Amino acid sequence: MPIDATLPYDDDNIFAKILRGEIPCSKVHEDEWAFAFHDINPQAPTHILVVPKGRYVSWDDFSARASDAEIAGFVRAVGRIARDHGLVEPGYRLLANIGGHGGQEVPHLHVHLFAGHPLGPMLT
Ligand code: IU
Repeated sequence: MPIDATLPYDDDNIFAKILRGEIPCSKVHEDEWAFAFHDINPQAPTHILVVPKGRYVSWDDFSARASDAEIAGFVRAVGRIARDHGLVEPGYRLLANIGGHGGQEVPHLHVHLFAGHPLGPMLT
């Protein structure tokens, strides 16, 4: 069920548990600012989720509260992961769902990285 992105951060959310190493995942990247793993239910041949290390519910929360260093570190990590996976050419797609109408299910900011075949037009 989609979340209410205005709620406070919940330390028991599944991605918080993955970040703390309490739940296993298929990790692809970790640095000071970001952690990335394969989506458990991939919607493309490559489907990676990139999450900030900090406690942010959504893109809205992150863009409002995170420091410039956190934002820069996270954005650079997303780009690096794509480059490290050889995705810049032929290309990839980034997506962040925010709140109920965005269809966000997990209340820790995550950016979806889709790649591996032509993705077609954006769905709205
Ligand atoms: P959304 O943007 O919040 O709708 O996406 C949540 C994603 O998290 C979705 O693609 C799930 O398949 C994925 N996911 C996961 O990778 N591992 C989990 O344990 C759970 C969800 I719960």
